[in-house]
Amino acid sequence: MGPVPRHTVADESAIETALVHEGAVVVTGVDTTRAGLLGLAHRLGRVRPTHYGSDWELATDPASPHLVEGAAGLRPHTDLPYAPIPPRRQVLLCVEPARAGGANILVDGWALLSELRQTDPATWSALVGAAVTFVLDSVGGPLYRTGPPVEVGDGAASMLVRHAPDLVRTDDGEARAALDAVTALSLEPSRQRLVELGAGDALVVDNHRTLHGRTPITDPGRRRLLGCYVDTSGPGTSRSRP
Ligand SMILES: O=C(O)CCC(=O)C(=O)O
Ligand SMILES: [Fe+2]
Repeated sequence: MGPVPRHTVADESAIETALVHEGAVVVTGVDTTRAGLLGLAHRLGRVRPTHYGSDWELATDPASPHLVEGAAGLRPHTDLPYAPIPPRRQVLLCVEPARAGGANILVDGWALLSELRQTDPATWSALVGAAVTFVLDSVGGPLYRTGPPVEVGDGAASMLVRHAPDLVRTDDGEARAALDAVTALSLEPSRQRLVELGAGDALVVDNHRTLHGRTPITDPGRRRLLGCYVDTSGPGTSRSRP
């Protein structure tokens, strides 16, 4: 598992290839503005508006009670697991990095789950058979979805991974144990790729495949990211496994 590929914003085909084959890419040389973010997003697909708007700003505030806005580390997760279909891609553009800490962590969920399917079929069955609820209740009304956290589509060539340890609710002990097993695997250093974003670097992940998180922000400085979600269509960006 090498480093996450880096390509300049003009290198569209290399960006696409990296996303399809590796599930993540760092795009360099992006304008650190909303226009820069949305310009890149439009090359990647259709922007998906959410309750956050078409795009958002994340300025670290260690005093914030919200996990994402605060300075704590974030365990690897996928975004919007409470949506009927989570957006396929997520873009995080670094406007200013933290002075210390706050690296992004990536885990290949497809690799992790394919391995689990082989080595621990009982846990795999619990994941594809469970009905767990992902919920976000901090936006004025709960957003939630109940269903299996891992969905396998037509044949083995298709998987949609939802994993969000901080947003999941279940009373089912087997499902809970299976989710905890995935969390534990996602925390194994050998599965994690660390990405240090500088100003003008945009991390793009396949949000149906790749889990993202971050290391604790020990000195936030003026850490600021811009982000948005993107949907794709077409065979080049479908759920095919490498
Ligand atoms: O702060 C970060 O680097 C990532 C935060 C995050 O998980 C997100 O914005 O979805
Ligand atoms: Fe996230």
